[in-house]
Amino acid sequence: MKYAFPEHFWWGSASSALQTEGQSQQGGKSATTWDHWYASQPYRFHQQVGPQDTSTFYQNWRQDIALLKQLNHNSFRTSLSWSRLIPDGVGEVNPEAVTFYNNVIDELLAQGIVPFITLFHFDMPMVMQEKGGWENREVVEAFSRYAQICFDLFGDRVLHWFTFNEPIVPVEGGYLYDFHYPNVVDFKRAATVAYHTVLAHASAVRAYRAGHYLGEIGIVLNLTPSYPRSNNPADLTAAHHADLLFNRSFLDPVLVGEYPADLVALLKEYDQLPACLPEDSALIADGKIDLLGINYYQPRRVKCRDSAVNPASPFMPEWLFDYYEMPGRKMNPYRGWEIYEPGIYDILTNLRVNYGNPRCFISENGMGVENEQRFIENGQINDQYRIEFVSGHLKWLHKGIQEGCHCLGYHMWTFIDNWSWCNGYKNRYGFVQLDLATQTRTIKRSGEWFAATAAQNGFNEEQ
Ligand code: BGP
Repeated sequence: MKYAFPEHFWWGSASSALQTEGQSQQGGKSATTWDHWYASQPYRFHQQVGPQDTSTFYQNWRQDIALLKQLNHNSFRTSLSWSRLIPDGVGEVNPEAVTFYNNVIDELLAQGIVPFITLFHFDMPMVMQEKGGWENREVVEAFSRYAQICFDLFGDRVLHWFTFNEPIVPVEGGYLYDFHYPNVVDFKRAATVAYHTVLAHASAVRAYRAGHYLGEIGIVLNLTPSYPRSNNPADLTAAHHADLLFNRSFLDPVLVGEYPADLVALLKEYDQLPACLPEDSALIADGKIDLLGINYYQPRRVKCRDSAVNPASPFMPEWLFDYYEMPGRKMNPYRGWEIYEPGIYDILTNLRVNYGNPRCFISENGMGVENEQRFIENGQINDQYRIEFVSGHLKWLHKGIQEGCHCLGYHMWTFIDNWSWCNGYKNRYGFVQLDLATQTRTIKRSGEWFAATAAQNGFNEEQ
């Protein structure tokens, strides 16, 4: 069976500034929350590898772009670093950063690779965090100014912009579940952070529209379909609540221009609503996007709780549902994430049926595996499991497109093994193996498979 994709389909991969650049406090760059957290609690990071030890893109960008070309990428997403570009967050632009990003963008274009640029990928400048980060409404203005500066500097060549990557993750990690700085556990503060992120997104979209730049603007969301254990109404309600909190809290504002009424009612019921100003609804309505990036790694399976919550514990999403371990589920044991290929189709179908079939693409999908050296054959990692992972997802993506979903591309996480936040280099995701000691790059078998797939704009079952 041949899986052919539409003409001009985007084949590529995604990465982020902080996870690849290195030089995390050089080149005029200021510290992010990650540098700060690592300095105070290095033991929170796998093998104590911190954000300064990433895959050296700051030095090796030209060589890495040549590898992208070899992998037949026609597009590539990375992010700009706010703390590199505007080291004090609100003031002067760092000329060295402008040169670096101009070089990267120009080289991508010279190699025929369309740059997709994200403005914020989990890397809050520490100077802004000291002012309260996303909890402080003033940071919204500062972000919007940063966005405008990026549009002015690079908007003549960058035609695909994304305000945020997975904006719910800093909310969950930093304010609910203790896996990002500032390690707060407080739902109301989390809701405020999420709300201000939506306002920051909308302000940047407004600035983009007002500037009449050449391209389009969107956002990248990690959509995790909520599957109920059963059709029991209690399980269905649990799944609905999880969907409202983790998907629709960002999806509805950016596609519909407003929050779901159910979500507002739910937060009101538990007294967790953030402070709002009367002008906010018009701003949020202006934040509607042109293009949605979808990151999909795993589904969320839920059931209703069967025990009462401790009323003295902090209010958490899990007051409203419980996690369900479906018997027989296929797991990626290294990351602890379920692999469920039809999820990609369900996401696309939901967008087509319930959201007017927006222009979208898969902006991240991938599989992190530990100790891949054991798969080396003749000097190359033979990662057949990754080829199966990608082809398995592409088949369901293909079905979605056949049924009319407006999905324009598929980007893998990631191009080269990179630094994974608290997991350091534990799980490797790349099409390209990175030798940490020598920084040597070697294309894995999956990289060759992907290059062939991109070249043919599809693949055969037996390939
Ligand atoms: C996404 C992020 C990426 C990347 C990826 C893999 O959530 O956008 O930055 O890291 O997940 O996850 P992890 O690195 O946590 O294994």
